[in-house]
Amino acid sequence: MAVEILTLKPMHPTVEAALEAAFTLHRLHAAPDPEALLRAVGGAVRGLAVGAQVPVDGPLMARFPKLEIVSNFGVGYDTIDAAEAHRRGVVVTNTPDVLTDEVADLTIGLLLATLRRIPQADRYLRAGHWPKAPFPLSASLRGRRVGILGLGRIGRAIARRLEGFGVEIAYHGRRPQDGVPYTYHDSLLGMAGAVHVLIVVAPAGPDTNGLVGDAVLAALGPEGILVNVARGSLVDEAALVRALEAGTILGAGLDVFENEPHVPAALAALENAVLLPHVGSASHHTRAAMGQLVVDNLVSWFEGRGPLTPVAETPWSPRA
Ligand code: 8YV
Repeated sequence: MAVEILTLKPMHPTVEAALEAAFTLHRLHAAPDPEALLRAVGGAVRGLAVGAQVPVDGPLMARFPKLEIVSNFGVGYDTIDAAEAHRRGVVVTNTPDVLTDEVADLTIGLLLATLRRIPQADRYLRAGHWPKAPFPLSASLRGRRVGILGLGRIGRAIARRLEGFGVEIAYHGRRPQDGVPYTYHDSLLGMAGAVHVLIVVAPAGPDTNGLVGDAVLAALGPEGILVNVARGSLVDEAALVRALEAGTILGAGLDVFENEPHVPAALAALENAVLLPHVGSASHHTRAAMGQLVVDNLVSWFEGRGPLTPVAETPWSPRA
C-alpha cells in the first residue's frame, strides 16, 4: 500500500516488519535529521504507529495535515491528546483485551510478592543468610479485603482471579457497575479505609493525577498494601515514599512510576517496596498480540473497514 505511515520511536521488530510490508514506513527515530524527515514527509503521512514514549499532542498532529489515524501500542493512551485528535477528525486506536489476562496475572504476582516478600526472600537466600537464621515471617493475604480502583477490563480480570483466593473484593470507580458481585464504594477514601489492599488499575488523565496521596495512604493504614499497575501519575510518589518510610502503610508493589524509566533513589532504597520495570504486559506472547493489533487497526482503516479498537474519545461508526 502506498499509504505513508510514521513511527516516532522503535517498535517491536515484528510490528515494524508488518508495517513495512503493508505500508510505506518512515522511522523518525532512525532519521539522521528528524526535523528534515518531518519536513519531507509530514505532508504525506496519514497514519502514526506509536508507543507511550512520545506525547502525541496538537502541535505534533499539526505537522501531519493528512493524518487520519494514530495507532497506539498499549491500552493506556494518556500520552495521546485524544480529544484534540477527535477535533482534528483523527481516529485513535489502542490495544485492549489482548493484554488483559497478562496484566491481571502480573498484578496477582506483584501482590503476592509484596505481601509475602518474595524478592526479599530470594535476596536473603542468595546473600547466604539462611543458614544463620530463617527468613522473617511475612504478612498474609488471609482474611484481607482487597479494593480495586478502576473496575475496567483489567480490574475485572484481577477481581476474577482474586475470587479464587477467597478474599472479599471491593471497588471504586465513577459509578457502580451492573451485575458485579463486589462491594461498591463511591469514594476512594472510603474504600481505602475499608480494605487492606488497594490495587490501582484506573486509566490516567487530568482527573486522576495524584489520586492516591497522603489521605488515601493514611486511610489504608499500617497493615495496608498498595499495588499500582496503571500509571505512576495516579499515585503521589513523594507521599508514598513518606508513607513507606514512616510505616503509615506496610508495603507497596509498583509496576509503574511517575517519571519512567527513572525511579527515585528513596523508593529504590525501601525494603518494603517491590519494584518492577513496567512489565505488566511484557511477555513475548502478549507483546506480539499487541503489535499485531497496532498493525491490524491501520490495515483495517486504510482498507476502508474502519478502526478495530477506537478509543472512547474518537468513536467511529461505519457510514450508511
Ligand atoms: C505497555 C501499558 O507496557 O498497555 C499499556 O497501557 O502500560 C503496557 O502494556 C506500554 O503501553 C508499552 O508502551
